[in-house]
Amino acid sequence: MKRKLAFFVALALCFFVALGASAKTYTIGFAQTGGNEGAWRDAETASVNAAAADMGITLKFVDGQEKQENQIAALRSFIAQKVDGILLAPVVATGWDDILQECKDAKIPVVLLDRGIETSDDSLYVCKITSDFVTEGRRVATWLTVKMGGKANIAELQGTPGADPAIMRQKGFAEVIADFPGMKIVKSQTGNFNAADGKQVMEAFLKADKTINAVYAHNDDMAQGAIQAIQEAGKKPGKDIIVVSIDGTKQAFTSMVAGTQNAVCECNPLLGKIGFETLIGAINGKTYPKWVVQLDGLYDQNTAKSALPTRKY
Ligand code: GYE
Repeated sequence: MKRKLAFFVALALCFFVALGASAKTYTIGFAQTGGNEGAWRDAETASVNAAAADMGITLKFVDGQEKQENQIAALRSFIAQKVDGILLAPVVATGWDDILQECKDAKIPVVLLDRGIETSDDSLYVCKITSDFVTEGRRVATWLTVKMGGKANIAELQGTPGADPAIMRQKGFAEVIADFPGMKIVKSQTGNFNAADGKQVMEAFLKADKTINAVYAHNDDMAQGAIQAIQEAGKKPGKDIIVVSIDGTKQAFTSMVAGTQNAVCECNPLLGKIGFETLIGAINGKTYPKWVVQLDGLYDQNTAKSALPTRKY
């Protein structure tokens, strides 16, 4: 009889302990790059908000307005509020060591979301959860080289200066076309990852160089701006000037179906759930590889129509 009683007491204890662990409400700070980057960034923020609601997380959200100093101030505020963990989408790749040391000293784990950083001390963050931007650049360059038969005068619309994806997408693309002398980047400038700047820069490119017959935009929003600029210049995007970009937002698929864009390499923004799961794991002592890489697919006009209905962002 006694053994049976002991068994049921132990079982009840396990139940209440389990209930306690799962019932903990985590308070997590998220310092988003923010600003007016566009569709991809909005999709990521929506994903983080939805995951916080689903997982019962108290989310402290700060829109960094695309300024590193705002994100640093946000992290300092999260430390003061004694949050359990921090998600950071670092607007630029450098200048994070001091604030991340403050987070480490406060024993608050930090997970980098969608962008990496340059640091000599990778113990300052749990891991980065990002796509492989160099590979994205290489894949788009390979597709374009085949499409153009190895000969094109390319206008490149770069992402935000100093941002990890901008640096790496430029690197990957350049590595591939280096092997094809006919593939020339004749114009390259930042469009700051947004449609308005992308359009303005593309207008100037088209006025300056009539030989441009391809556009490589580091994200879809700038590609949308370039498409408008090409049309307003009286040319046909997708035909007179081949348009390729990275992100895989719905607008890119709609443009490929319409024939105004030719190809896109996706870059998954739906990182809310994996971001929180990783952070909560780290809070509870789990370790992770320094890079939790997200896999991407490449789509073109042959595959866009069938893919569009199921696109999630
Ligand atoms: O490609 C772009 C956004 O950091 C991977 O930032 C992200 C990039 C994305 O502005 O649309």
